[in-house]
Amino acid sequence: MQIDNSNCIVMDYNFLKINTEGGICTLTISAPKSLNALNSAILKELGDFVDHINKDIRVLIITGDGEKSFVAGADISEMANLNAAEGETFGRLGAQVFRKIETLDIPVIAAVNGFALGGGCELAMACDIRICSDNAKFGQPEVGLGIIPGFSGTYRLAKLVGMGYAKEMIYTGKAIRADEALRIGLVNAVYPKEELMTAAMTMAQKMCAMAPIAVKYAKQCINAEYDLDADAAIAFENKMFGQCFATKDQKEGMNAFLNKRQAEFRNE
Ligand code: CO8
Repeated sequence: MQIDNSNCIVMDYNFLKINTEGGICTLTISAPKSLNALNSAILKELGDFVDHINKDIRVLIITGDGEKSFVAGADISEMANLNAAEGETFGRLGAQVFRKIETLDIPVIAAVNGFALGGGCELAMACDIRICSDNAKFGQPEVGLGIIPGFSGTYRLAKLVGMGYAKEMIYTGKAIRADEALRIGLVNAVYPKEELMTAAMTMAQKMCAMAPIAVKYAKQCINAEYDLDADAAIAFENKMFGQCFATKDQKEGMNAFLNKRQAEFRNE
């Protein structure tokens, strides 16, 4: 255990650097010798981090260590000699950790600072929002290694960019540049690399100023409704909309508006 700079107790990790400031946690994946490739030790640390995330954190930003790479994929040296059962187990570990990230109660921003290949692209896609530096490259090169995107990439890429482009990326294994990722909607914005983290913080600060329970419910609605039919989705949203009125923050937000003052949300 260690204390970070906002007095939060955090677990001591070998491959994760954690910095928390004003409710915004920046998680940096750090295995620079392999361009932050994800081995099972890193995946377990990521899962543990998400399981124990401090309740005061309002937004999580995930990035990669160094100038060159967000995450260059799953660790090929660890996968090279796996048999079918072991491959399935390794894939399940990554998929479960990414699903935990996707279903966290707070917004997660991927600040993609370079290569986001294979499992790296899949990690970014498990986040709510992706922004990237102008040197970023995205791709699913797995079929060139004799495997498929196994950390839920076949599922999420098609959802994000449409089936046609997802199939082209996955069948060809081609990497695309930041401007192309922006064009197809894989990222929300591209920044010069020295401005990326400031842009991520600015976006996170805007989210932090909002009512946290409302942000959480909005995330739950958007995630759940995507896989529901229209009637079920609208009914789910209606239920969650009603729940907002059971919060003190709804009273505070509307009272502040009516009295022309800044709302002070308490996550209640
Ligand atoms: N795994 C392990 N090591 C890696 C990886 C990786 N994914 N990527 C880079 N490295 C290592 C390199 O081996 C090299 O190590 P060393 O210095 O010991 O030789 C070091 O990082 C630096 O890499 P390069 O010298 O290659 O750097 P370059 O700038 O020349 O190239 C690239 C950078 C283009 C990123 C290149 O390293 C590359 O192509 N890497 C592999 C990218 C890739 O194929 N990623 C997909 C991996 S498969 C995957 O993610 C599957 C996810 C689903 C798993 C399902 C489980 C069953």
